[in-house]
Amino acid sequence: MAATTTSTASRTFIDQEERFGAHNYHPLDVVATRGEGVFLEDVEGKRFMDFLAAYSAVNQGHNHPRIVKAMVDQCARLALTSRAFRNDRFPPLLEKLCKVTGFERALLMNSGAEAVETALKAARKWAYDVKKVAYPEAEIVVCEGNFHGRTTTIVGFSTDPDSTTGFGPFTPGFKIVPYGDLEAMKAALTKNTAAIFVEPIQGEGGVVIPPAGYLKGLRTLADENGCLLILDEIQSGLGRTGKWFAFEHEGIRPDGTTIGKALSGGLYPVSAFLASNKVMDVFTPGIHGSTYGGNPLACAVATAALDVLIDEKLIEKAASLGDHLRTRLLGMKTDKLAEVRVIGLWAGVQLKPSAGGARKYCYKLKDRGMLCKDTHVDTIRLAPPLVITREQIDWAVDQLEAALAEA
Ligand code: IF1
Repeated sequence: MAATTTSTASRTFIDQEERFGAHNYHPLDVVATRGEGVFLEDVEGKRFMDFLAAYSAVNQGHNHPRIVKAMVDQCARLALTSRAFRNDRFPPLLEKLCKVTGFERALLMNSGAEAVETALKAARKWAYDVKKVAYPEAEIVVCEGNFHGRTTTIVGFSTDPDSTTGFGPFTPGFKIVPYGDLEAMKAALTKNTAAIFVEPIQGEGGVVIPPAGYLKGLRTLADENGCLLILDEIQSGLGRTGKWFAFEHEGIRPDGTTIGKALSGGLYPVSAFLASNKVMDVFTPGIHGSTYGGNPLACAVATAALDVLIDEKLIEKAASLGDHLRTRLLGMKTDKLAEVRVIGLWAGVQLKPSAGGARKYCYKLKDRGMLCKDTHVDTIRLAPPLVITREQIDWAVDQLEAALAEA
């Protein structure tokens, strides 16, 4: 592992975290204290360009002033009522969400994992109530290499040993098939299938873009079988790929989708399950919910976060700047690349095994003022805030090219 020098101000915080925190992460040793737009500043006063954007939660940039103002104003007025009472921020957000996304109904939760759990529960209930699957035989088909969150049910259908080992026994009712393989998906569907549940692009998998026609094929398979197609857009949605949703690249619509992360611009955990009436109608009073889900503070923040995406044309920007990012990445002079995958402002730069792993280049990039995250040993994942400029992308790719040129 490349040792990096960290001076005393950072060291104190790192030691404190290592001493008192659970060791469930292995972060880069940057101790951030301030954020603005595409930049993070650490406790030494050093500025970094953030090429992870909190896993796409800060698509709107760090501390977007308009979202901060909405949050502060709402905090001072009313933050939480619980769903036992109604509030005046929840209904307008529901309408805005449905109008901008084209789904008929929205159910608000907090973390992404909760939105996923909501989708899984909806699919099962729909299977029993509508498809008339015999109880408790409902099956949900998912893909190898998936990442949908950390609850015991969700990790139960992960294929990553780090996520699963030692956490069983797991929830039954899930089938796992290879990602991108329509034949395998078709073979897995039965009269008991409630839903196909996949990421339209696998984030943790290393920005894995499925073969052209895959999502369209899933739509057809779901229709033929009579099951639901539910897509997890928690990371790929809300502009990251240059469209509101990654599924739009194939001109399809799923029956439901999960969103989170950028739904709040990084200021507050807000997630949602979006669906058609026929799916959402399975929920009746008392069968699902959350103390914080749909609270006024979350709704004010999410409303402002959506307005910023729209008013600043960040989705269109992700599309055009994504083309530039692709051109620049493919033009890098280096012999260390195995594959470069780019869609919108989201890239997986996969290095050859001979390059010695992606993590050491993340350390080199950190020393050059750019923060990004390795995944699956050999892939550097790039996902800057969508407010990034063309010049900033040029600078970042120059840094990457220079870092790859070092031994
Ligand atoms: C961690 C990855 C990203 C997600 C999709 C649901 C969730 C996530 C498609 C759950 C969350 C995160 C969580 C974070 C690491 C991270 C991640 F590398 F693991 F895959 F983003 F790339 N569906 N993704 O990507 O949302 O409950 O976290 O709000 O360490 O767990 P959450």
